Amino acid sequence: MSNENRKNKQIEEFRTDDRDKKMTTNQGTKVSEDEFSLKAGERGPTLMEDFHFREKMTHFDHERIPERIVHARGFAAHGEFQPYESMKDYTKADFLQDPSKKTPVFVRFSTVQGSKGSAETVRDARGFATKFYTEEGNFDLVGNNIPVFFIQDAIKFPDLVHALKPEPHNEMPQGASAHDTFWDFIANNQESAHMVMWAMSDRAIPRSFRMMEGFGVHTFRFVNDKGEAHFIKWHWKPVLGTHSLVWDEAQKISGKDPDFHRGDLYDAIENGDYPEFELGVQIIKEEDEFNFDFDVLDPTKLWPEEDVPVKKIGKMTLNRNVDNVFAETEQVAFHPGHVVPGIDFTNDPLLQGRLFSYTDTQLIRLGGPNFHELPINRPVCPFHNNQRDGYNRMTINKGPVAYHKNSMADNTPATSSPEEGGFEHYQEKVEGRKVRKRSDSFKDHFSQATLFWNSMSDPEKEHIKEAFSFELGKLSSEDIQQQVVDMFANVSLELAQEVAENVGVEVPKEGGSNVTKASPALSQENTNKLPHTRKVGVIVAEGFNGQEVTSVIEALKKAEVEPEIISNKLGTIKGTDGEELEADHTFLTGESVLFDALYAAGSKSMDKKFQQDALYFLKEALAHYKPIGATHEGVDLLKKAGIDDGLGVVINDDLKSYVKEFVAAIAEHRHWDREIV
Ligand code: HDE
Repeated sequence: MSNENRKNKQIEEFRTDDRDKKMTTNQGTKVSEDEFSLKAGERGPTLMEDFHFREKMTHFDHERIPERIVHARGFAAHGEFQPYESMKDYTKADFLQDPSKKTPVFVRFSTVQGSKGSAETVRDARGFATKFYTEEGNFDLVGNNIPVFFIQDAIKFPDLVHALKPEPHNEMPQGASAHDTFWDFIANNQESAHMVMWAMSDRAIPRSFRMMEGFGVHTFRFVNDKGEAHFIKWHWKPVLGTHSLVWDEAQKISGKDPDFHRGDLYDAIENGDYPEFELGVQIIKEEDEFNFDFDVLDPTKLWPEEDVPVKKIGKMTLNRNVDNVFAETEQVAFHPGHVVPGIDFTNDPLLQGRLFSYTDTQLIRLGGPNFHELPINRPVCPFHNNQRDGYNRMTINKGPVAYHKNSMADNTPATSSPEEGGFEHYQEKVEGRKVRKRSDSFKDHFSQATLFWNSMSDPEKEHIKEAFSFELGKLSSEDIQQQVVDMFANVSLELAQEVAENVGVEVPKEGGSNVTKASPALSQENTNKLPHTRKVGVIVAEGFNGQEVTSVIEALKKAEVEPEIISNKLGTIKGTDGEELEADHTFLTGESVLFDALYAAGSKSMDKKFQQDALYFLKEALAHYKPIGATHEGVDLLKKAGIDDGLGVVINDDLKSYVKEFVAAIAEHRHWDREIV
């Protein structure tokens, strides 16, 4: 949706919402004047008794709440989840029993490092937190778009975050890990190696929230109605496939459209292109716990999908935007400890610490213990207990009894047995000495980092080398650069050597890994490739080839690609045969980086300035490996810039096969082969 359409739609919604309502104070008194405060005389001082002014200003003064310490910048949507089949054999979770049952969900996507107003396309992990409003209570799957984490024990989280956030003496840089303290932490906490490989890969610059995988990271448990447990890992697989931006493009979008990801999600939902994600689980039997070359409790390890397949168990569809970002997206309170019967924890020491942290953070952020009463956090099933009072209590509890056990209220609310749906913790046997130690089984920090590296395609490897070279290139400490290069020589000597060359530190001579295994599922080369909802910028000038251009646009729409018109001015652009197109963007308001592909239509009457602007767009798209299409005058334009067909550049006079070829090139996402030429 163009900005203009978005604006009009919002104005329309706003009008219908507030129509026929009179303005009142919060106490319900009708307001007679909202522009002028109460004064003693027209030019006199404002009076204290102006309760309307004081209420309005006080409320405004208190409008902000503390932003999340991490994941502050987020955007969310509502939707529903439906299982494919009953998971009864593995879990008794009610929402996973019946394929006809739909469960409402609320999903918040986020970046980690930046503050609430930061740009969205920075290099960072993305949060992918889902609240399932099940009939047995809320289940929160609070995951990321990367399947492993930087650290193995929760006690190190404050250190990690202090190192990652802007440096405290000058509060720079915003939304970026390319600074000394972050890399100092990495080099001195080497369990981070695997996650850093992901963070330096294309995964950390997603094209869209709709095109990211999600992972629960930790090992959880499914427990069935017989009390039998299985270890599981959660996955979200986007139906549109997993796709990324390129780094140069991501940085430019940060300036041109800092709201790029939220705009993309919002527009997709408004247009009825509902984002879909399949829920998957990897399942390991309890008796196989020790049959792997990693510890299933170690959150820096993934389970290669080729060894433990992902079973797709249902689909989530996001189909409704929020009505109010503060009330919903900002006030939503996720917590990995919000589970329902049939889902349980493991002793992953990172997970165990999270189980404490999330409620604690909501207490300060949402101002007290009653945040579960906010509309977005309320379970859809009834909830009753003896908790009372506290800041912002909304429930009006009746009667004198607020304790258990009691006789005055017949011992209600009563507890439930497991058969009646009461949550029973999995009775895992635990025994051990009290120690502060890393288990020996948690000490291999590099094998899976190399597994990830081995699994990358050549262009993906190039991007990782460039990302390391960028990040380390921004450091002021040569010592840290050297430490990092030496650390990653344990992952790949080739990677470390090239990065060392690029940043001008001593090139490591020894290192490398004897891990040769690869997991093809980790490469984005092997993801779903579809043209749907891709944005194509159509460059047209006054006097464009009427029939040809409009029929290409229609054919693109049929293929569910989204063409948007770019010209040198807004308003109506006339074609040769009386056809008219409305420009959505100009060369000033649009930008090459904001499109997935460009179609150069042009016209016979393009002036020099038009040609210059159009070529700037086209060359940038070319440099970002994007598909480019052209017909007639557009082809001449491309030729002027020395752009020939092939490798995602589609030039064809036969309109039918042209559109087919162009759509196929769009589905491919990027044409990395250009890089190798
Ligand atoms: Fe979080 N994390 N985290 N985290 N996390 C928060 O909770 C924390 C971790 C994740 O959209 C905070 O409400 C600790 C892993 C997401 O509202 C806080 C540790 C994963 C979100 C917190 C971790 C996540 C958060 C800040 C290490 C992926 C945003 C605000 C033990 C599986 C949720 C808040 C949203 C948010 C603590 C590590 C995901 C401070 C202590 C691993 C998606 O409670």
